[in-house]
Amino acid sequence: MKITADQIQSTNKPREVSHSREFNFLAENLEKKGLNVEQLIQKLQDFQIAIPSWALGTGGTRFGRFSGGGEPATLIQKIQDIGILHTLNRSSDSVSLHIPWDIPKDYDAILQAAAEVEIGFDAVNSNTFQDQADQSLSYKFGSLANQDKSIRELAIEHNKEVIRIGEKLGSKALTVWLADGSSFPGQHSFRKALQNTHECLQEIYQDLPIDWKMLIEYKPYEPYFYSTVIQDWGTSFLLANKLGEKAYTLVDLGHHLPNTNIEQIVATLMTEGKLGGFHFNDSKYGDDDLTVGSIKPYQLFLIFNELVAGFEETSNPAPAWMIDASHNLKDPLEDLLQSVEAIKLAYAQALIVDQNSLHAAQASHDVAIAQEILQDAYRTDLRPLVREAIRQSGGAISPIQTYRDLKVRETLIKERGKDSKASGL
Ligand code: PSV
Ligand code: MN
Ligand code: MN
Repeated sequence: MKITADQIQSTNKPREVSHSREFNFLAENLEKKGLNVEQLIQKLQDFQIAIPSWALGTGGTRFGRFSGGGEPATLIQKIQDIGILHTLNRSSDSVSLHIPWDIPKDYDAILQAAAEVEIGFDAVNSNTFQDQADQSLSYKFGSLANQDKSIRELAIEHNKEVIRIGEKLGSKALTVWLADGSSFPGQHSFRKALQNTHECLQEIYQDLPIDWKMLIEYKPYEPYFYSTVIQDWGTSFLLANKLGEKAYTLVDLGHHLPNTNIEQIVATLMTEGKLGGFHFNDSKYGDDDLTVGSIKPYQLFLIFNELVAGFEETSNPAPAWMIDASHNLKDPLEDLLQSVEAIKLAYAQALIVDQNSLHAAQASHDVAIAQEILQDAYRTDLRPLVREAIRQSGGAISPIQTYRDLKVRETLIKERGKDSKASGL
């Protein structure tokens, strides 16, 4: 299935009048506040968010998986699904591959499929949290942190192979998320596990091409429930600092204990120039992988407020942006459209924060006004601005409505079948 520009235009038609009215009203108010609407639109258009190859199928919990049908069964079909998203919202111009879930077999065919839908290749993700079918040694008790040297070597080799695969596709970063940890006190030595991890990461780091980054994720718990080797931003930051200038911390929103002040973590990392990447999702309890902005939209705004201020005031390089969410209820493509919209909305809200007035309020300890400034931006309905940015890029005024109008899922089910399932989590 391929959506044409004509189809986008014809589904936009009935929405144009009311969209223009809403947008013009908003634009006038923003200009009155001294904001440059054209520049805001440009920034929103430039903000592209990678889609992981594992988010295109219905996610599962260990209790079950309920596929809605028409899922992409091959990597090419996954790329085509991202093409559908990108045609609708012009906001996701790359895919992030998980190896070995999505090992390309025919590189030319993969590159061609991606080029056809204007998709590039974002960070590649290694996987040492599962044993593969033909694997001689097991990661049951860890990979890079394992006490057994031969298992550590296997995991190092895997990461190196992932880099080689990424190179052939034009990726520029390796994301390492390690499950390694322990479920019971005494199970392993914290110090040895961290030391092993550091030494192995060093070997992988040495193998990185010159213009690549290593992005190190952290996560407090799960799959192990007593300790995780890279449990928090501090541990990731420590490793990134020890490794060198190509290594960075990656913040995954779901990888924090409840009520953690993520915006402060973002500010600290940017001050140190070590925020390398971002995985967007939302959660109520833990790593729930829910739609971005569905549970804590104000927190998302506060995070973007730090990001926007950090872009201006620090020399942190542009981070890699990705959605990392996959749950078991909604149509994954609709879920991703909603996530992208929530990200762009939070970004837009942060872009209209009056940073100068905020700094002045902070300098004079005017706590109430500082809060007013943030809440005024957050409570401005900027959806027409986000829609206009997408519309001007050739996308749909309402991507999700166009998706429904064009019966995309129904067509995918017809083409691929009711039982077609995506590989991955
Ligand atoms: C597991 O928590 C996880 O969601 C991590 O966030 C990784 O980024 C992802 O899986 C893929 O390995
Ligand atoms: Mn993640
Ligand atoms: Mn996760």
